[in-house]
Amino acid sequence: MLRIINQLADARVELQRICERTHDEQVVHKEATVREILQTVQRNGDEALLQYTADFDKQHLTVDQLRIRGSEIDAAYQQVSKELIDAIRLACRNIERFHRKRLPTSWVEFEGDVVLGKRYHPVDKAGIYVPGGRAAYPSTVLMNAIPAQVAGVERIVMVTPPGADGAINPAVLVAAQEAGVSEIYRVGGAQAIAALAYGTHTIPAVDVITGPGNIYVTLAKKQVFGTVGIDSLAGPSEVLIIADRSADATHVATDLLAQAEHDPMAAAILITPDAILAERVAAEVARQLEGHPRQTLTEKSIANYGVAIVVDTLETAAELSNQFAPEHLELEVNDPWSLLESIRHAGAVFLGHATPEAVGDYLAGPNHTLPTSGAARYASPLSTETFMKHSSLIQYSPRALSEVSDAIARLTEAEGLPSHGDSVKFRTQPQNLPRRES
Ligand code: HSO
Ligand code: ZN
Repeated sequence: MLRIINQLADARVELQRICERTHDEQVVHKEATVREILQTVQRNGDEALLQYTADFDKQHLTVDQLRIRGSEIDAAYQQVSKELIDAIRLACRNIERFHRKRLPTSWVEFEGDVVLGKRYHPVDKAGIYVPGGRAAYPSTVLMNAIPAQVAGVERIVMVTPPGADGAINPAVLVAAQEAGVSEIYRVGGAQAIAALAYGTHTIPAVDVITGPGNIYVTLAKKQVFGTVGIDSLAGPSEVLIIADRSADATHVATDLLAQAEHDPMAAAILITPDAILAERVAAEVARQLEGHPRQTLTEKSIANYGVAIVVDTLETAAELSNQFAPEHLELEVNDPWSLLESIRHAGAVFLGHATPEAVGDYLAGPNHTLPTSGAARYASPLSTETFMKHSSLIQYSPRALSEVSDAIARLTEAEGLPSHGDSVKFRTQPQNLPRRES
């Protein structure tokens, strides 16, 4: 049942509780387990991968079964419908077009005798984690691999755990092929993250690891950060919907359920100045849950982290939303672009009545890997920049160096670093070079 909250103070407490829902005391214990897995893979390489795959995934593989063969990918194309392949290709085109826009480009600027600039390069190798089981999403493959491809990454390495029959979801394989993944390995969990970070005989060490996963995968990414770069630490998914009386209760309810059905920890929040809409949405959520194919899981997230908050104005709704900094924000209001003016923190904003989050989850073009758990206060969606880095460029002429030499001298004195000072002085005042004993 979707709870309804009418008091602002209660709403703030509830939003805080939902935002902090992943703070789990068992994490400390899991961190130790993950550390051991990382160390074992670092020590024993492929052998450790096969052992963990037998223990956790119940699949007894040989080393040469780790890498997915071309024949398996060809077979996957026979297993999925032509319509699904077309849909994957449409999504690919839109995602690629969006990520090509504003691709970071190198620049140099001349300011008198000074040249400054930034020079962008992709990383050499990227690793993409794709979850298995219930969360084996082809869309996740596209949203991670295409930005890497557009960034110019030469080698895109994907890892994903084997299913109950040892195989990989064929739609995931087709998506990987369409998105330009270079190689795919049948391994998941913290052990797969270890392989990507440290490399094994079979799996190359990469420079950046992206992609969502369960708590073990997330903790592994956290622990290998520093050895490699990572995109972000993904928490469970969230949607916050701001709706006014122009919204359709059935649509709002469906959008809440579309988030709740992901995960029992997913959060689905409605904020509205219309108390009647809140009642209708709650009733509609209950109705749509009846006989829902993922009813038990979805009911759990609605019961734990689903809420409808009734506020006085849309401005208050925007303020609460900024406090929560949602991963997905839907503005189901009469004038979404004017409400957008008040929104500062959100991973992705879906404007208007015809823009359900699902359009962005799959194929609008923007990335669906977004900051969760309040991280939208300081973080951004996954993008080509996740797979790029830049070098700063600096060139001074002798004259430009003379002009700043006094300032540098003062700073080097203040920091007590005489060779720093000399490195400028010996160039600008060569008469002051130290006398050499002959
Ligand atoms: N809403 C998810 C993405 C997704 N939805 C994949 C469906 N498939 C997290 O942004
Ligand atoms: Zn989704």
